[in-house]
Amino acid sequence: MNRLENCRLILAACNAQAMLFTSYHNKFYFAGLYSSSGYVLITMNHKYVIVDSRYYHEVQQNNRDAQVFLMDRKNTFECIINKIIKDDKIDMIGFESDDLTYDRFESLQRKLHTLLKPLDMNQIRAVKDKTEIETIQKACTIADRAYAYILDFIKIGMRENEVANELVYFMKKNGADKESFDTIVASGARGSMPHAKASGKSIESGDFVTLDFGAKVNQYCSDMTRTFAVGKADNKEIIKIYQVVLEAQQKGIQAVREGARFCDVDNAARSVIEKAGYGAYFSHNLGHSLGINDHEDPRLSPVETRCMKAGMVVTVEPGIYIPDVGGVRIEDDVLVTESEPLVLTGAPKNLIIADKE
Ligand SMILES: [Mn+2]
Repeated sequence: MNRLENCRLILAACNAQAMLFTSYHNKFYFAGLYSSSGYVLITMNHKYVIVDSRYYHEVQQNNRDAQVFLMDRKNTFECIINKIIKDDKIDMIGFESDDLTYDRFESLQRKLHTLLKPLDMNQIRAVKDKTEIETIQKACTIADRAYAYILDFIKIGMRENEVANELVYFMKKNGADKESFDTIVASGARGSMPHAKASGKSIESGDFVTLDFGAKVNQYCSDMTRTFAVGKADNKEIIKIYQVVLEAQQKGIQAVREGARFCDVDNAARSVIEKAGYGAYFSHNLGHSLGINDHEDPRLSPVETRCMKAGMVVTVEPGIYIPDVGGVRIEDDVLVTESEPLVLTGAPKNLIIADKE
């Protein structure tokens, strides 16, 4: 089933006759438009894209199946959409309540001759098609190569943000449009902060370094984490938790398949960490779905009871974080299939010592 049909199924179930898309990710998904500006309106019979002159020609070329409107000061978005509302007899339009600001919602509700209703269309993006999976695979392969490069590049005494900059530069030179999100480089005790952005701290011999990063290719993200040692690996506690996290991650990946409940996959990994006595130090979800956004629903959380479907791409990323000591996280991107899970990121996961003394 195609994207427009999926959208219309939800519209019909919610008694709305149209959906107004305002978010970057959904405008890109439905019309190839990645911008804060412009609108995509899907009705039961038509697809409309409304943009200003900066985007008009490109959007027209990329949307042969749509009617593209040019908006300007005279022919405003509200005028264009009110005419569609009248012609197509629309009495309720869905909107993205997780994107539209309250001010904008109030203004639209005042100016549009229809009712606005919050609708969640993000779920349509959860199952990826062949092209999307191929694009995510490309983004994963770039991340793999970047990791191999950084293991060779990183030296004792380098600052975390030097490593982050080099990593992003390498990915961009090798096919990435940009990074998926701000690169995390957390060395030594900073490793106990799961989302520590790269800082000016120098990496010392014996530090464990957690690198969490990803490449974006045609707006699709990869998201990978590896923890490794620099100089030497002599912190016995970190070496121990490394093995626990690795085993938890492998158990988590093995549980990924069509029909599995997200919470059960979370539990497959979490129970390994709990049994080892580190349950209190694994403070976040096992993972999340991945696509145009780096974090999408459904999440691999203890309370998510929905089931996985073939074609979903998820991250599996258990971690253990011990305050003032450090932390370990290992993350892969995994394609849900009807049988064995397909791991899209392939970088090694044995404990590596970079710039060995
Ligand atoms: Mn992640």
